[in-house]
Amino acid sequence: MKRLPPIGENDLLLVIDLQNDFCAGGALAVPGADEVVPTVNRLAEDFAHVALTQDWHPPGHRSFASSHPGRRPFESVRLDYGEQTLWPDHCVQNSHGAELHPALDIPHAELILRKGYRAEVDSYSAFHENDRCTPTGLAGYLRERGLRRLFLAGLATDYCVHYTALDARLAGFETLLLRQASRAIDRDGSLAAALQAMRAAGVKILD
Ligand code: VGL
Ligand code: ZN
Repeated sequence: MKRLPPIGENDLLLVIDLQNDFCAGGALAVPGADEVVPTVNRLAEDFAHVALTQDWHPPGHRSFASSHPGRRPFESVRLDYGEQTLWPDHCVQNSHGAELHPALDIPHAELILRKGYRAEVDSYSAFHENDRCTPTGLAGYLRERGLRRLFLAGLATDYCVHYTALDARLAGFETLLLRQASRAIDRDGSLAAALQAMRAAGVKILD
C-alpha cells in the first residue's frame, strides 16, 4: 500500500460494515472480505479516532429479495425513493450475521453507527439513507468533534464504501479510500463504475 500521509488529531478511520454476513460463509459474502480484517486492525493502530458502521436491518427489510414475491437477489426494483438492488436477507438485527467480524480488534473505536434500520429504506451511505434525504447524523458528529479528514476501509467498495465516500465529499470532508483495506461485490462492472465516480467526486484513492 502507498504510505499513509501522517495521521493526526483531525483524522478518522471509518470502517464500513465489517460484519459476518459480508465475510466468508455469510449471507452476502464479499470475495476476499476476511483478508481485510488484519489490515484494518493494523491501520487502526495509527489512528487516534476510529468509527465503525454496522448494517442493521429489521427482519423483512425492503432491500431483501424475500420481501418481494417472485424477485431474486441482485435484481433491481423501483421503490418510491428510486432504484433498489435486492439482496439476500443479511445483517438482520441481533443475528450472528449482523455482528462485527470476530477478529476485528479495535478496542479504541469511538463510535458504532448503525444504518439501514428503517424497514422501508435501505442505507448504503453512512451519511444518508437511500432516499437521499434522511441523514444519519454522522456529518454533525464529525463536525462537532473537529474530525475533518476521513480514511475509508471495509465493505463493500462498490456499495456502502462508495456511497459513503461520495456523501463525505458532498459534506465537505477530505476523503481517502484505503483500497487494500476494502473489497468489492463487483457485479456487472460495479467496482470500476464506483472507482470512477469516487475519483470524479474528489476521493483520493490510496492503493
Ligand atoms: C452493503 C449491500 C447491502 C454494503 C450493505 O455494506 O456494501 N451492500 N447492504
Ligand atoms: Zn444491507
